[in-house]
Amino acid sequence: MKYACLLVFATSAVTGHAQDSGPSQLEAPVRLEADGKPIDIGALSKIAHAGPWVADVDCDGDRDLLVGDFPGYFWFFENTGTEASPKYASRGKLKAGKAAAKTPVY
Ligand SMILES: [Ca+2]
Ligand SMILES: [Ca+2]
Repeated sequence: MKYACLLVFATSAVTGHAQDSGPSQLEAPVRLEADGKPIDIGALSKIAHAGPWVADVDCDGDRDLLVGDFPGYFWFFENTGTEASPKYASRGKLKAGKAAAKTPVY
């Protein structure tokens, strides 16, 4: 059930981005933290490649941070703050049942 929620938000986010035809403006970069420390996927997974995404993974109404790593795992950072002012807590690898969720990589 939680995975269905994630897919719905991911789809709507992609659709909204594709329809935006206005000028692009980027905010200054911000180093994201979890548990009061900078998030370092290279330290967690031992390979420093990261694919971040925000979506309401736990279906509580705010967007969490999900980061894919090079080996194919997904690191879950629960938003314990608010939608306007997120704070992240590291929850480890995203689970599929009792096992870590993993996508095949080459
Ligand atoms: Ca959430
Ligand atoms: Ca939350």
